[in-house]
Amino acid sequence: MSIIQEISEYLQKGRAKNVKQLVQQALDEQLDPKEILNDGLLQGMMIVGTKFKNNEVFVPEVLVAARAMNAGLAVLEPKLVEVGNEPVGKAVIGTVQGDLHDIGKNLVVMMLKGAGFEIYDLGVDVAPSAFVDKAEEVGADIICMSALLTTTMPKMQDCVETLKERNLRDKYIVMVGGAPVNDSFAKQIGADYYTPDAATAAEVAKKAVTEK
Ligand code: B1M
Repeated sequence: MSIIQEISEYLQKGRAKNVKQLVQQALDEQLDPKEILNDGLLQGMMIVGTKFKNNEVFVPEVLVAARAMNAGLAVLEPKLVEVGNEPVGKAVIGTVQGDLHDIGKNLVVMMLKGAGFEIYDLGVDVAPSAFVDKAEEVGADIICMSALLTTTMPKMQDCVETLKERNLRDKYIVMVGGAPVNDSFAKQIGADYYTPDAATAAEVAKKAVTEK
């Protein structure tokens, strides 16, 4: 079994310590960090996701797999994030209220850092007004919201509405993403951008802020 396959296997078993060790070993062996991420960590999490959907595994197993994922990501982060010299802008980011999924959001954070953004990460379960308050406090350029549940997606719209109520809508770029989100939803709620993955999020955010 290749080391990449081993990373995927251990992630599925929720063995954070092994995942951490193997990711470090893969980096020491000069494997491509993107391959480690896509074919090892994300591949493992995708299998867990499918099993979860089919009721073959349950929340506790998913939770330990997520911990193992985050442990692997922490080792990988310095390699994924090659920060440019010029600060590009300030980004406020979080997972919306009622939603505790943070793996995708953490990946977006890494890629935004890599693109040169100063990041204000509000974590998970972030109220619509908290995004706006933080953006005002730090003089942000862009507000980035992640949602993984169909039930929490409407909170993105609440944030856009809060911006409108405070006459701040034109002051900030609003980007949304997460597995159940798509372009037409973004348009419908009045967000500026939907992006499907972390790398695209960083690319689009950089372009949008530079052109603002
Ligand atoms: Co949850 N969960 N979960 N879960 N979970 C999903 C999302 C689900 C699809 C599983 C399923 O049924 N197939 C389902 C949602 C169904 C729906 O609403 N349509 C689900 C459910 C139902 C639940 C609970 C309700 C289960 C329960 O309690 N009965 C519960 C809700 C808790 C809550 O949030 N209030 C719950 C709990 C959990 C755990 C806590 C156990 C754990 C999260 C741990 C953590 O994040 N720290 C968890 C996990 C891990 C998952 C799955 C298996 C994996 C999610 C993940 O991390 N994917 C997920 C199944 C799946 O997605 N296949 C599932 C990897 C990650 C890299 O992808 O987050 O999509 P993703 O991010 C991508 C893109 O979406 C994008 O970039 C990333 C890739 O580069 N992206 C952005 C994300 N945010 C972006 C923002 C952007 C741009 C791009 O701009 C701002």
